[in-house]
Amino acid sequence: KSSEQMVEFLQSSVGIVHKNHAESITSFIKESVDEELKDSDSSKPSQKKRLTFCVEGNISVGKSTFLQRIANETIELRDLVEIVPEPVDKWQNVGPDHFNILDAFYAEPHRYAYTFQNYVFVTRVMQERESQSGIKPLRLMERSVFSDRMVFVRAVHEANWMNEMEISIYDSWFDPVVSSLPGLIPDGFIYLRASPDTCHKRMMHRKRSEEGGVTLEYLQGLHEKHESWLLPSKGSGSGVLSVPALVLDCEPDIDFNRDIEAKQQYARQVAEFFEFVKKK
Ligand code: DCM
Ligand code: MG
Repeated sequence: KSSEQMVEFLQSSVGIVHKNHAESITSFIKESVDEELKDSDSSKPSQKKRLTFCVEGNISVGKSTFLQRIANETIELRDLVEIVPEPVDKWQNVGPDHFNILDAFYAEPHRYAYTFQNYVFVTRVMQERESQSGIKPLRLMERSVFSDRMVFVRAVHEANWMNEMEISIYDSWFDPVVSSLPGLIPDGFIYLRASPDTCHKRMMHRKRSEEGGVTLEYLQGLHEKHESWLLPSKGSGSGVLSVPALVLDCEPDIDFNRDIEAKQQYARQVAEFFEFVKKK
C-alpha cells in the first residue's frame, strides 16, 4: 500500500474526527508513514505483504460465526485465511482480580464508556501485534479501531455516556497513535449487513449476560453509523475512501451453522475480494 493511499485514508477519517486541524495532523501522518515505509522497504525488498481485512457489523449480526464457519470449513479459504477474533474475552477478564469491563460498561455506561473504549483500543493494538507473525496470505480480523471510532465512540458520545472532555481526550490521541501503527490500517473491510431487528433477535437468542440491557434503539443507532461509514452512497462519502469494502447481505436469516450453500458462496466472494485487492 502506498503512503499516498494511507494518507488519503487517514485524511478521510481525520476529516470527520478533526475537522478543525485536519491539515496539520495530516502532514504529521504523512511524515510518519513515509518514515515507516522507508524502513520496511530497505529491510525486506521482495517480501510480499500479507493482507488484512476487518470484518464489521452490528452486535450479533453473526461476525464470529461467519469467521469460524467460512474460514475453517471451506476449501476456498482454509489455506488462505487466519482469523483473529475480537478480544471480548480480554474485556471480560481483566487482571488478577478478573474484572469484567464489558459488564461494568453496560451496568454504568456514564462511568465506564471512556475507560472501556480506551481499553478496547489498547487490546486491539496488542492483538494486532500478537497476530503479525502468521504465514497465511490473508488475516481476517473481527472489527477494528475504525469501527470503534466511527460507530461505538460516536454512539456513546451521542448518548452522553462520554462527556465533551472525554471525547476530546479520545480524539487527541486517536489519529496520532493510529498513524504510528500502520498495522492497524486494513487493506479492506467486509461489512456483514443486516437490519437492527434481525440483530436484536439474534442477540436475545445468544443471551450474552452483559448485553441484557442493550435495546433495539441502541442497535438502530449502531446500524445507522455502520451504514453511513461503510456505504458511500448513504453517508457523506467521506468514510474510508481508499480502503475498499465488500458488503455481504446477512438478511433475513442466513445461518452459517446450517446453510452450507451460503457458506460456500460467501467464502467465494471473500476469495474474489482478496484477489481484487491484491491486484490493486
Ligand atoms: N463493543 C463496544 N464498543 C466497541 C466494540 C465492542 O461497546 N468499540 C461491545 C458491543 C458488544 C460487544 O462489545 O456488546 C462485542 O460483541 P459483538 O462482537 O457480538 O458485537
Ligand atoms: Mg463476536
